[in-house]
Amino acid sequence: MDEDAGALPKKQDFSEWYNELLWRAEIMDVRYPVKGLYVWFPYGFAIRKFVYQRLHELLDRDHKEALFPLLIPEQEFMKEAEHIKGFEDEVYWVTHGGTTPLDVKLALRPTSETAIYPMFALWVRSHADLPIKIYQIVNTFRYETKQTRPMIRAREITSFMESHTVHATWDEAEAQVESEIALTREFYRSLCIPVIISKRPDWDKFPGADYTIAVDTIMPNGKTLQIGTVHHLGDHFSRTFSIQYEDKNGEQKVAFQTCYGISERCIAALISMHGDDKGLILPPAVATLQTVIVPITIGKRHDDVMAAAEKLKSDLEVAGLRVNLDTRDMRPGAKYYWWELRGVPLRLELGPRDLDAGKAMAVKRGGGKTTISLATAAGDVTRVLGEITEEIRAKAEDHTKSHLCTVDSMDALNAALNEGKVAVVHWCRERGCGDAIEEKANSSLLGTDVRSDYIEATDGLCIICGKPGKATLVGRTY
Ligand code: 5CA
Ligand code: ZN
Repeated sequence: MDEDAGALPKKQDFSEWYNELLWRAEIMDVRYPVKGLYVWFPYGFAIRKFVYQRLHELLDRDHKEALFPLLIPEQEFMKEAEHIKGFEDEVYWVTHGGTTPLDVKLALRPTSETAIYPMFALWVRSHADLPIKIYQIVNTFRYETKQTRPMIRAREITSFMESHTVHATWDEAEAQVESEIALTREFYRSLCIPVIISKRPDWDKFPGADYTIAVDTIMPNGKTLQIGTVHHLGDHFSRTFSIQYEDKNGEQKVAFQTCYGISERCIAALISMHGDDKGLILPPAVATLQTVIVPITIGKRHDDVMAAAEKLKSDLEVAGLRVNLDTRDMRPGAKYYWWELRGVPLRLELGPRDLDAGKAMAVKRGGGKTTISLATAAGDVTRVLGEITEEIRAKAEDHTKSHLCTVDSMDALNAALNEGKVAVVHWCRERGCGDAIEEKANSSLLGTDVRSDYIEATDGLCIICGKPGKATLVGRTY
């Protein structure tokens, strides 16, 4: 892309920065002629590949991957009353096969409970069949009416990871919820994305769930983004879909379930959290390229430098690192700009003088220079990449800490939100007080039971009615 396109001021207008970066760094093309549907450019899709590889790795420890159909017959979709209510305005329907009207309308899955659970009813017979823990990574469709944004609010969610589990008891399902939360934390730790976990208020839980635990992150503009949700489904769906098992005493029992979802919002968060005025910054674990070598070849040392650069590349590759040797016929400065925009965490510059000294200059994408020794390149680069990961994580954690506060009055809440912060307040859990907080502060009650490494959440008196209340996270959300 154009070298003279100029800096991308992130602080000034985050939303504009995000859109411009998706275009310049070739992540997504938003020009597809259907609103809310976006095209992954190859570079964006390569980032997705590494991020989702990590997600697969974590899930495969304890889940099995499966694949269910995209189309759901109307009668299955319409079985669970709360679920229908929650999704009816968002479902796309397939009504024709060619020119023939279908006998049974088919829903494009907005999520797959009603595709999967009729099959679970067939799969589960006895206690020996339990637990079942499956996941799939698929596209889902939601006719979103709030403003659509690439990866953040799409009408085709292209990268929807949904896990569905079945258990003998409510308690086992609860333990599974905790294990999915732990998995999510570990996933986001690899992406260096700080998260805050809380229990959504009852009116905001997943349609058909006993309770919903949400994972939020604080975006650069102070708005929160829900980047994952884990739902305890109790026996709502298993009763509706007759997911039953024979226990050890030969009695028929209704099963208990959980489901859990993560979408390409994880990549929206990755890009937003770490990027800067020069473009993307990718943590080494998920960077498409972890290091790029830029040879500085002047005059007659050209061949020496190129040979050393090739050797360096192969040493790093043998150690399992993702490396590019940029031999394009461009000025070094233009190459620097190119790779900075694309977020490569480490650049190695190798010129004649470096070669003579047995070294290469190592420039960290997030700032800072050091040198590595050509003799021990793989070890040195691995160490520097480790430092980079810690630096990226620390910066994101600082951002998160500095955007969190505790307040004890509506005025203070409004002031905090207006400064782009997310606040912990105390709330008595009465709907009326909850509505008052949301309305008066033009905000959302994100949840109670706050779990975060970045702020302490202790009980106190409700900021509306003064009765004993619980620590509750309040923010302005996407
Ligand atoms: N069946 C459950 C768990 S799989 C479910 O659908 N939960 S959900 O509705 O909360 O969606 C899971 C996650 O997908 C959300 O936490 C959110 O991070 C993400 N998500 C939801 N809607 C969209 C959308 N329109 N675009 C991108 N991501 C979305
Ligand atoms: Zn109250």
